Parts: sequence; structure tokens; C-alpha cells
Amino acid sequence: MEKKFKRTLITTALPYANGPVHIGHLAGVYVPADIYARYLRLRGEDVVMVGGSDEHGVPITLRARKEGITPQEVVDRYHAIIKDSLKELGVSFDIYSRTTSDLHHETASEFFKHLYDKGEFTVKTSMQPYDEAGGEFLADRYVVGTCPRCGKDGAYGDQCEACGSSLNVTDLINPRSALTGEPVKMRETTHWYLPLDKWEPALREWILEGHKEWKTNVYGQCKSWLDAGLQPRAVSRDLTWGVPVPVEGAEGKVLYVWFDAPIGYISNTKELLPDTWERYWKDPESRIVNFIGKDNIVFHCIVFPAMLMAYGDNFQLPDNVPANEFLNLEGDKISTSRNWAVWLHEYLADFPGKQDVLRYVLTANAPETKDNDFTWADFQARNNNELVAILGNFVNRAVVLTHKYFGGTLPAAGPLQPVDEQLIADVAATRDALTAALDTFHFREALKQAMEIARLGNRYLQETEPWKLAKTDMERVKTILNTAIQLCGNLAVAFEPFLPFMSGKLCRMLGLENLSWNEIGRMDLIPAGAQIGQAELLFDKIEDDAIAAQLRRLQDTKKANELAAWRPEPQAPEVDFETFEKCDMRVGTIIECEKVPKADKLLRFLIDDGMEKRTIVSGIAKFYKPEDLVGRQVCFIANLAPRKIKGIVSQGMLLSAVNSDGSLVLLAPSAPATPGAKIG
Ligand code: B3M
Ligand code: ZN
Repeated sequence: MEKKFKRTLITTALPYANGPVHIGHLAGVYVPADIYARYLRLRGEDVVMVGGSDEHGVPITLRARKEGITPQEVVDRYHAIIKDSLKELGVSFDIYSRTTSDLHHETASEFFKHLYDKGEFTVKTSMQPYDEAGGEFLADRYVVGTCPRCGKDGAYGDQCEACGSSLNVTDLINPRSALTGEPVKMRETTHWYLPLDKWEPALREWILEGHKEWKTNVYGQCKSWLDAGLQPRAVSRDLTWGVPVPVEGAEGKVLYVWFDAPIGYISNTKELLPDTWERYWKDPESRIVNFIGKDNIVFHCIVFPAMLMAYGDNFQLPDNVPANEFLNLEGDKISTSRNWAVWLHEYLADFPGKQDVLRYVLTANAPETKDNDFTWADFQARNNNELVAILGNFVNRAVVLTHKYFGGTLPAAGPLQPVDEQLIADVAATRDALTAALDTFHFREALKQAMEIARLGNRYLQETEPWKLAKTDMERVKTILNTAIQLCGNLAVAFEPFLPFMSGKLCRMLGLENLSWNEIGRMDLIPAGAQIGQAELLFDKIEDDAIAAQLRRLQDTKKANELAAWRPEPQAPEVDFETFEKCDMRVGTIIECEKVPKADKLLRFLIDDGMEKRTIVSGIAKFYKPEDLVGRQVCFIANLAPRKIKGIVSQGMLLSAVNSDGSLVLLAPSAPATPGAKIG
């Protein structure tokens, strides 16, 4: 039995303001949340959607240090970018705030104090990494050292990015402060802990018994956390950036970012509705839905609910947490630090007016049940083959024909024929499937059903062929085009949650206002006699060069990352001077150069070495064209024992350098040298 609620509070994970948002955030959180909010609004429900930036936490202070600015400057910059870009994408927040606001600091502080006064925390002393030179405790991220698993230096105290292992500070070999480079000492410190173990039975009952309807990925993750047994969690940190711990003796300590961030949902609601916010949080007839990515499940389903239960005072737990899995980009994990992402603000600049295309592709390909891949080829194909060819095409045909035969004045429908009745029945069935999918957070499926209405429209015009009937039966054409235009109105409603910009345009064309979800399936949305606007293009084709430009950018990122990750080979063992002198290196001039047949890596050179001419075979064909090399000077080893390579005797070896990407460059004197000149 479906529960009936009076109102819904939709929350969206607060993105860290240490970078802009990317398509992974959008597909995982903001697009589905916005679809759901818009859908509920169309149903006339009381719904509030709150969001904001998460402006605390170590990644922000790290970034500030790196750039030599304050954490506040970091969050000011990214909060603005995030807020503006989400707005431009049409994400319909009722409020988008931030966790550095005074109201949030007060709210989080009061929350902690309330739990503290109720005796809900335990206090524990532990050893934490300390930087004596800098005079401060170090967050795990601030400790670097050698990874015990892969042996690479530069691993962090919580993770080695080279091999992906998660680590503890104490695992690192030779741990140093990332701030001062000094060796890290362990020092005693005291923190407050929320005893999650105390809340385990209640959480178990609430989720495992009470919420079997949750998405299986969410339910499953909760179950494995609960089955593993919950431990007390520290809710404070030795840091200066954050909400200060509001009790005596806590100088230099702030609330752990994951303690204050979810309280941001409360602060945001309060900021929006100073007088009525409690209705959304404390009335059992309200429900809360948290949209998040899978890495946030434990905080939303275990930690924050435990905090709310500990607080008491009728705080409601979330009714649903429809977390998504991850979106990858062109086969690789999206990463802010490696710049492997499609950034929303860049997309909006590169594809102006194409907000709906991104919303469409991210929904059609949403990582609802498993990780999914975003590719630019798929983006282009879905735009060209679906939005343009199906949805845009249908609307365009209906409107153009109405103008052609009736000057844009909507004709009245006459008696219906079976084909019309079938269409109406199909639309009604599709609407039911669409609604059911939205109610259960199956947004991909819902989008498919919405698209089905456009497909039905195309099929209808194909079957009824009004352009043929126009010669013989104008009465029938009136009914068909009235029906087709009503279907356009249906599409404006059905697609509003997904493609609000397209829906707005369509409404203006059709003269529709104040849409309501109940209208889907109705064939009287637009009165006969209404003047239909000229057909405006809803979508246009995305050409290959726009896609190629995006792929090139990703390629450049990959190259830059390879370069950043590249380390020179370790130095070879020492040799004495006599050994070195045995190697006879010289300069020569290339007289001939050609490809070695049936060997795609090899070039054959004829070199003027001052004495005679010598043949050398070298594996650099991938990096040079033979004709470009003739006349150039090279360095070579002259006394290397001759070797037969592909049937050719090579009398020496050309010297070249191996770059970070594996490419080779030939070494040459910096000014013309005499052929045969010795190098040394
Ligand atoms: N800022 C983590 C994230 O962006 C965190 C979410 C907070 S939601 C209360 O994945
Ligand atoms: Zn490692």
C-alpha cells in the first residue's frame, strides 16, 4: 500500500566547492532530483527542493594552500560557478545555499551542542599525525610517504593514487608532512565520537525491515554495513577550517565535514522557510528524499539518521535515498584531480542552448543500477537520432502541416476513427507506465516512455498520411491534425520534467500555460480555433566537428596527465671513466634514409661518418618521415658490434631520447659539426 504524504522535501548532495560540477554529479544527483521535483510540482504536490555547496573539508584547504589563497576564496569562486551553472542547466532549486553561511554555522553548532548536552557523544583519545614544524595536526590527506603496497612515493595518508589502495597514515613508509616536508610525529589528541553501535538495532529495524522498497544497490550497501557491525565515529577534527566545536576546551577543533554537511539540508530548509521549515522535517506526514551518489550512501543511510535519532525532537528520517552508481567518461573514471570530466560550465559555453540535450543523454544513460559510460559518440547519436529525428521531427511535422492546410489555426476534430482511438489508448497506457516509473525513481525508463509518445505520434502521421488526404478528404485532415497538435501538447507536459527548455518552447508555440500532469492523455488541451505559432526548431543536429573538438580536449588531458605522472627512469649503476671511454660516439650526416620493407618500425640510414659511408638501422619509423631526415645530422655509437636486423647489417646505433609518452627524438648537435667528430 502506498503511503500518502502531504509534502515532500527533496535534498541533493552538497557538492564540494573545491571544483566545478561535472556530468558525474549531474547524472548521479542533480538531473534525477530535478526530474522528480518537476514531476511532483506538475502533480500539484507541495514540494521543496534544497541544495547548496559543501564548503568545508580538507580538499578545500589543500586547494587553497596549493594556490596560495584562503579557503574562503576557494569556496567563493566555486560556489558561484556551481550555483550559476546548475541554474543555467535548469535545475529548479527552491534554494541553493552554502555551508559557510552564518545560519548553517549556527544550526550545525546547535546540533552538536544539543547532542553534547544530551550525553550522546563519547570522548576518546588517540594518536594523530602532527607536524612539529608547522605546529598543527595533519589530516590524513596532508601526510605523504611511500606506499607499502606498490612502493611508489607520494602516496597520501588515506590513499595511494598510483595503485588505488586505501591506506592508513600508519601504513605509510617514511611519512612526511605535505605542508612542510618534515617527518610526521604521532601526538595524542581528543575527539568526540558518535556511538553508531548504540543505534545499530534501530537502524537495522528502520532500513532492513522498514525499507525493503529501497533500490537494491542502496539496501544492499546498508545491509553489508550493518552486518559488519557499526563502530563509533569521530565527529570532530583538529583543523581550523570548518564549524568550530562549540564546547569549552575544543580550541583548534572543528566539526568533521560529514557531521556538518548533512545538517546543511536543515539549514537550507530553514533559510528558505524560516517559519515553516519544521513541517518538512518533523511532521510524519512529510517525507524526505535524498538524492546522492553511491559513495555517500553510508552517510545518508547510517550516520545522518543516527544523528537525527540521537537529536530526537521528532526529526524524520529519509523516506527514500535513491542513490545512483557512477558515470564514467569515455571508459575512465571521472576525476576532478586528473581533470577527467566534462565540466558543466564548459559544456554550457561549448553548447549554448543545448541544456536539454545534456539532460536527455544523462537521463537516457543514467547509472541507476550499475556504473555507466558517457561517450561523445553516444551524445551525438542520441541527439541526432532521437531528439532531432523522433521528437523534433514529430512536432515539426504536426505544426508545419497545420500551417500549410489551416494557416496555423487549429481545426476542430470530427468523429474519431479506430486509428485515432487506438492512438489515444496507447498514449494513456504510456502515461501510466511513465508515471509508475517516475514514482519508483526509474528515470531512464520514464524517459523512454515519454519518448514513446513522440514515437506514437510519428507512427500516427505515417499511418494516416494527412498530406495525401488533403487532396480528397479535408474533414479527415482536420481530425488528424487536431489530434497531432493535442499530442504535441501532451509531449510538452510529459517532457517538462526531463527537457524543461524544450517544453517551454513548445508551450509558447501551442499557447499552453499552467501545465498539469493529469493532462497527459487528454485530447482537448488546445481549443479549436487557437492560433499555433510558427514551427520553431526544437533540436538541431550536432555535427562531427563539435564532437571531435571535445574528444581532442580529452586527448590533451590524457597527455597532460601522463606527463604529470611520468618519472625519469632510475639512474643506472655507476661506471668508471675507462668504461665510458670505450664507447665511441660520433656525429654523422644522413645521406639516405628509407623505410625497411615489411618492418613498420624500422628505417635504414646511410650516414656520412667522415671516413666512409655506413649503414645503420634504427627503430624510429613511427616518429619521422624518411624524406625529412636526409641532410640532417645525428649522433651515433660507432663501435657497436655490427648486428643483422631484417637482413641488413647495422653498423652502429643512432642516439635518441625516449619521451614520457614513449615517442623518440633523434639527438643532433646544436650547431653544424664535422662528420666523424667524436662526442665526449
Ligand atoms: N560533499 C561529498 C560529495 O560531494 C559531499 C556530499 C555531502 S552531502 C551532505 O560526494
Ligand atoms: Zn601504491
